[in-house]
Amino acid sequence: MANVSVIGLGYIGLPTAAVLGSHGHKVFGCDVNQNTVDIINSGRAHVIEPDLDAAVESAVSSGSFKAFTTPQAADVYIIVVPTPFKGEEAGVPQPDMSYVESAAKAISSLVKEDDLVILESTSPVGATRKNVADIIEGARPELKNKLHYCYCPERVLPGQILTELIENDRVVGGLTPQAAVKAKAFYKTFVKGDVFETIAEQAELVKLTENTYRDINIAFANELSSICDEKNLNVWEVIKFANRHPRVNVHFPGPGVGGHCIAVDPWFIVSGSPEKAKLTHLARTINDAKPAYVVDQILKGIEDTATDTVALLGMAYKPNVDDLRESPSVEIAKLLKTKTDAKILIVEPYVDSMDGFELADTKEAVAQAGVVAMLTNHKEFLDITLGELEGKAVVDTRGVWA
Ligand code: SAJ
Repeated sequence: MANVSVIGLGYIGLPTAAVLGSHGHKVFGCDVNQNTVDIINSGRAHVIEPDLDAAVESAVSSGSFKAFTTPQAADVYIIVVPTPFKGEEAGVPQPDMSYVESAAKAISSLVKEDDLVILESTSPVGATRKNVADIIEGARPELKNKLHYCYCPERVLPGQILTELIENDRVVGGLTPQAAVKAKAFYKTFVKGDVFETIAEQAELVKLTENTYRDINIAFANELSSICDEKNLNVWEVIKFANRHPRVNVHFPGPGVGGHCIAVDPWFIVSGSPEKAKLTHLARTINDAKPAYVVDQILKGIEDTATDTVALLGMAYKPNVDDLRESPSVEIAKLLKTKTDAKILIVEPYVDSMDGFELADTKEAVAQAGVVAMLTNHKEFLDITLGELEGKAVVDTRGVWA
């Protein structure tokens, strides 16, 4: 078992730290936010995820996990910080690797010979070498070729993080074969799934491939849905029956693609290979255009029914979670507000308030509105009956009433 320093205690770093703590490691977490550190050290989680509070409480109270605002010395370092965008080049969002580089700089004064340094943040191809190893070796030239660098993407689904951290297969990509072997042995201390060794650049592209596969497939479903609208066909039935073919798995249309991953990661492929990544680029464009398409459908509903009230059901980026970040539903609400004087009733059972909008109860909103748009198919909405929708214009982006 090892001393492990986890840099970044967000949606992935915190559960990872708690799981490592419960598997015999001594974990030093680090986050730049003092408030986050205080909450964690009081035995609670600052992000909402099933069972995470209990896991943090158990790891902190047993003494196996403590949080700090600066990185602590250890034998294994895991960098799990955000990799957002930093503006566009030729219309393509570019990855901002500054948090990764700051983390690498911060640990460069702590590392010693034979330590394992792992990057888990979603990153463009080449980041483990360029944004981590080169930075550390630049600061500590005497440690060149004496540390083990590895890229190991996280691939857990929000809502199931604690289970998937342990059950899912992992891919570890080393800058050297020895680094991959060492990283595999480390992950096997808590991962029940298989752990596969490869080179760092391939592991980086594996992560981007997973989310891009999903984005392209959803773009196809969104394209199919507008083709079906044009031809007055039922896209949900088309997909359901096509998927009865043993080798077909069409994903589902929706109001657009949200969250921090699927709508972001494909751009890391496009920015690295702008000439080659044509399909990836187009899929992003199709999915990003979907909220405006839904707004047009709602505006048509307002016109057709001559109503002065619209109900928007669900603001989270996907069902049964409270996460409104990068949510197409929120984009739809904001855009709609600029285009209509109709009253917009927002129904979102998973949050208490939303800036600039009135939150309403499901049944009341549906009863009052002339247009009802199903944006996020939370389980709380599934008992709305067709009778309650009679005489209204319905924009069903999730196929709940199809
Ligand atoms: N969506 C559709 N149609 C579909 C499936 C999803 O419109 O058929 C939309 C959802 O409504 C949502 C968005 O896509 O707005 C993304 O949701 P998701 O549940 O597909 O994925 P995330 O973003 O919550 O988590 C993904 C996962 N990646 C894959 O399934 C390949 C997760 O395993 C990754 O760890 C995570 O991204 C990440 O951190 O990269």
